[in-house]
Amino acid sequence: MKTFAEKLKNFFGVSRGLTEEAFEDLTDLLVEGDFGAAGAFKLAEKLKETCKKQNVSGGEEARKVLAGLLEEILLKAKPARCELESGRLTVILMLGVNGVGKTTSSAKLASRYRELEKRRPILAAGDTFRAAAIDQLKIHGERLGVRVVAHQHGGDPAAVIYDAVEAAHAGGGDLIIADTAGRMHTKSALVEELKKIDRVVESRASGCDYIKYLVLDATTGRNALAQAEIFKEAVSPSGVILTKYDSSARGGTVFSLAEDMALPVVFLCTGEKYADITPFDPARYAKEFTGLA
Ligand SMILES: Nc1nc2c(ncn2[C@@H]2O[C@H](COP(=O)(O)OP(=O)(O)O)[C@@H](O)[C@H]2O)c(=O)[nH]1
Ligand SMILES: [Mg+2]
Repeated sequence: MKTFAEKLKNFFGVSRGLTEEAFEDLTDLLVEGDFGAAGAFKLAEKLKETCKKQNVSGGEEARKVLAGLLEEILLKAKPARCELESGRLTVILMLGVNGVGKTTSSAKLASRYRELEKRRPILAAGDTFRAAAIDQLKIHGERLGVRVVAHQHGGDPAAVIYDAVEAAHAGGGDLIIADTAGRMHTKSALVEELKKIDRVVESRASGCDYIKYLVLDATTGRNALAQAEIFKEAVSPSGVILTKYDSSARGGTVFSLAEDMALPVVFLCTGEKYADITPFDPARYAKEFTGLA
């Protein structure tokens, strides 16, 4: 699998002149990298302009200019913190459609915050849509030695999260990571359910550090943006956890999330192990994307 960075590197290879045609080809390449037609065109134009202004004529140098422009785009979304606020209860709500990696990422976060910030996590099994989802979270809880609050399959997810908050207030923990289903019979039912969960957290855990992560799968490309729109409308996520970055050769969606939706990526997940989660670094991502790092 050729990564997108390799493709960009080849594209800007030593003898590449910055002709009109080159920028057209670059637009096509960016579309391939999940920028979307409008985003790709805009970026290629901006690069052309900037290269002209700065008297850049070689491909190698243009690639560096591109990395700078990409970093600027990422910074359009206010970078989100990945450290928790100390001294108060934190509730993290995990949002996203089925299969993107919500449950796996919930376990990763529990493990990470316990280790790095000495937190006492509670996992809340808010995906009551499938029986297997509750079991999956319980297995993670057992492996990690983390408490899991769960109800029956088919139960009310908001009630599960309510119970987890009660357990925390009773001294059982100081960090709740709540898994959710991200799937209902209809889109409007999903939106209603998410709004209800959101209201419960707002009222029951008022004054807590409340974080809503939208989990998106890097391999779904532009589809991730359509998902982001639905969740943004329902509960305004604080930021994005991008999963399966290890199996994706593209990744341009991250720029559209920042530019078009003001949604910053907070964590990148690169595998199925608990440690496969890293804070997102805009400068580094822009460099890696263009093959400079
Ligand atoms: N390669 C890879 N696989 C992942 C990653 N995150 C999750 N998965 C896998 O994706 C599948 C779906 O994950 P799951 O957490 O059950 O998704 P959910 O339906 O959103 O809760 C599982 O097989 C996970 O092991 C990741 O970062 N990289
Ligand atoms: Mg799940």
